Amino acid sequence: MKIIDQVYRTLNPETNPALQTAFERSAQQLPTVWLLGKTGAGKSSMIRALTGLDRVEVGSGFKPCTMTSQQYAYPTDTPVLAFMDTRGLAEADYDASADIANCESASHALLVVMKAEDPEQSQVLKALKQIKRSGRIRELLLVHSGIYQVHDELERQRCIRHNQQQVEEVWGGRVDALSVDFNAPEGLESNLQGLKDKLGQRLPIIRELFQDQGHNDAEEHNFQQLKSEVMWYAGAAGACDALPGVGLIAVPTVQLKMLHSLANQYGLEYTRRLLGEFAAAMGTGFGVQYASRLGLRQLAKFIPVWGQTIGGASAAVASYGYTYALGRAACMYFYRLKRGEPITHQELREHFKQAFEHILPVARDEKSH
Ligand SMILES: Nc1nc2c(ncn2[C@@H]2O[C@H](COP(=O)(O)OP(=O)(O)OP(=O)(O)O)[C@@H](O)[C@H]2O)c(=O)[nH]1
Ligand SMILES: [Mg+2]
Repeated sequence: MKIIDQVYRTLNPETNPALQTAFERSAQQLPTVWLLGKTGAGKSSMIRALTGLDRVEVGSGFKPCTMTSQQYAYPTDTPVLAFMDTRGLAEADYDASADIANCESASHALLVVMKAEDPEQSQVLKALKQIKRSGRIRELLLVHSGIYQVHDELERQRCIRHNQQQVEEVWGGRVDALSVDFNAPEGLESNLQGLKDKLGQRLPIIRELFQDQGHNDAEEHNFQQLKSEVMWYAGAAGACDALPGVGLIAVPTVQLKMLHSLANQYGLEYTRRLLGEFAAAMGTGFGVQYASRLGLRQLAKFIPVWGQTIGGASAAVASYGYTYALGRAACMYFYRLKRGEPITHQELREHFKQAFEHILPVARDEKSH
């Protein structure tokens, strides 16, 4: 396949400095879960419960945003989500402005965590007041934690109501809330699922990463392990399009780098031949996307089948979705190849299309900032 030869030669990730910029830009704009709460409120416990990681260090805090907050990337090597853990609230003068600014450049959710048994929340309320005044953070989710530490049911309800009222007074209106217990006693519900649901409504990527999507088979299960890496590449591809003049060559370069990495993880050697075979299996549209990026206009007369799906999405959203879908299809292809099971054009394209549609809400949420 001639196009592939040309693609392979032109797009050498190692010699493309724009790529570094794209990955950096993407890392600076990760969707962010901002956790605000007193020391001991359960912020670290929440990160641990969501990510399933044993250790609190969800990645090495890659970015000490401010004096009082720490940003954790998830997953460590290919981050697609950040947790911003606001510590040091008790220190006399916590100033939220830097943390507010940090959340502004990306999609985010603000979670206020309060232990039900602890009515003394003056520092948290003070910070909330400042956040409210800024007018920059619209949505808030209040998490009442450690609810079973208050044994008496009526007393528990009273404690939760008290903290709820304190927050609503400051916020000036109803605040969405839920009750959890990260160390729920035997037989009692932690309500982790409820937390994932509520968070997922605010940040679609949470649903993608932490919701059990009911894997039907071994292939899907395999992909699940690689999904966040594919999303990481998709994020970088989207970032390329947001950088003026970078997208044209950088997006396909990111995609090839992704294919290389995925192939290796399926135990396949990444060669020009493998790439060519994958491209052939994907069909005409795949090559055309690359060809037009590279300015091989004579080939642009073929219309990619999925061109219509993209519709009015912005270039960044389209690149995110296209890259994710390409990664999804490649995983399917590599899996079958490895097992010596053939796969048809139709199957592969169907997977591509489904993946593209599936990931659009995440792409939109991320790339609209
Ligand atoms: N029973 C119960 N204990 C909890 C809950 N959440 C946190 N804890 C306990 O409270 C203690 C503090 O929890 P962390 O998650 O470390 O609190 P944090 O908000 O991260 O505190 P800092 O890092 O100091 O700001 C730990 O011993 C947790 O096991 C909960 O929902 N139920
Ligand atoms: Mg902590």
